[in-house]
Amino acid sequence: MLKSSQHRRTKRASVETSPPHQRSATRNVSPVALADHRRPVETRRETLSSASLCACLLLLPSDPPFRSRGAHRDGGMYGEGKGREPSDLERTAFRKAEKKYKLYYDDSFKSSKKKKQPKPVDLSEVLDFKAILGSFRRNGALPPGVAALSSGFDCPVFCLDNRPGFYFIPGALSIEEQCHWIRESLTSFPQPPNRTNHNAIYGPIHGLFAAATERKVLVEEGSPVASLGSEFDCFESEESVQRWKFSEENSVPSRGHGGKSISASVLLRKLRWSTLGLQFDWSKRNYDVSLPHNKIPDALCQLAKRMAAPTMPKGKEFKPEAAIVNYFGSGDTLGGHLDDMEADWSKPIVSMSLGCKAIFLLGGKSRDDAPVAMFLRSGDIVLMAGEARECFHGVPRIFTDKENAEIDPLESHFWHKDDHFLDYIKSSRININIRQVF
Ligand SMILES: O=C(O)CCC(=O)C(=O)O
Repeated sequence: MLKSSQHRRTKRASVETSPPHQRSATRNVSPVALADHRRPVETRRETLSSASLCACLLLLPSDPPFRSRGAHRDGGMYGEGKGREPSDLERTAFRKAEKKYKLYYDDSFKSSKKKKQPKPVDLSEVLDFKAILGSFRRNGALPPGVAALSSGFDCPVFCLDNRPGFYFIPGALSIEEQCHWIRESLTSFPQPPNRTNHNAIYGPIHGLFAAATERKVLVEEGSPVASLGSEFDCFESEESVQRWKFSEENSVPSRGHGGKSISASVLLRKLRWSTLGLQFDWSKRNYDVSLPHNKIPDALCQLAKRMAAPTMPKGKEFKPEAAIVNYFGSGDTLGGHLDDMEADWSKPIVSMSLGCKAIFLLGGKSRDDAPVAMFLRSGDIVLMAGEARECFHGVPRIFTDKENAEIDPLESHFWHKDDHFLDYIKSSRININIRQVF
């Protein structure tokens, strides 16, 4: 198995703007991989130079290269689309699929005062495991290429004939469980010592969700923001730990009085990821057990172990050691990537979906392999283990419109008593993916 440490890394790895486990990748055939699998495998290599890193940091500090926010930001995610747009012929099959499903708005509404409308997209080829589960329960029927695992698991587990190691458990989480994990993802998971994309600029932030509901403002105290001239040394220094504090909105001095400020609700909307359990140290380019961290919460650990069971050999147990929580708003995408920072790829990544429906693309070992598109709904669980861990995957689309988001059960459950959670999740999706690191 090809390990990430065998690849040259760029300085990007020292900046905490990217989730630890994910890489955008260039095409690069690895002799090791060839020997292992007797076919070309695209391997992982960072593509950002430190110059582009600086630009990334200064212009869009919280964007990993494979994450894109906003409906029209497109090129540059994979090195494709830089400079001139590639023609359709030049695009990889994975990239074509991403473009097909990505949110674009109808230009005819641009100049009118009407609310902008998403361009219609053909969803006829998107695999729908909810429908598959329905017909499987009714009469045992399955579409070609889909199989049901006979694992003794308490709900049906589906797999794909041409993607060994990939498992889909539709509706695995009850509505209560979904609400619980949404609350946790917004309240306790982004709390220090867990890191988030905001650490790079503001240092550890305590109580972001509560501050957003109380309309607080994060204010820079004391000296103006230090220059970002040095790429790395400002992060998580004592200075940044102390510099930013939440204050009441009306106690913040008006513009022009020195300190900078940003509202907590804007920061909440800009929350892209948080990491639980073992944290990643970019300067050492690996999980660093000596970095302050809490264990994965026990309930999440138990859930992940239970869900991972269909992929584990008899008698062996999955050991959740780290998790990444991804937060998606309308127009956000997660570009095609591989997760390569864990030692043993036979162990699964347990990935749960919460909130608005999304499209997931599961490619092959090369970006030239046409990906399978499938819907991910709130409560679905995906497992990727073994060969499937070498498959490119990404999320080109989330649906935030009432008709397609499919969050009615969540809406009725959150109704009234949790209106802040409901407000958030109505236009968002959260993904929690859990890993065994060693
Ligand atoms: O959001 C998802 O469902 C996929 C997340 C993912 O691929 C990752 O974090 O590596």
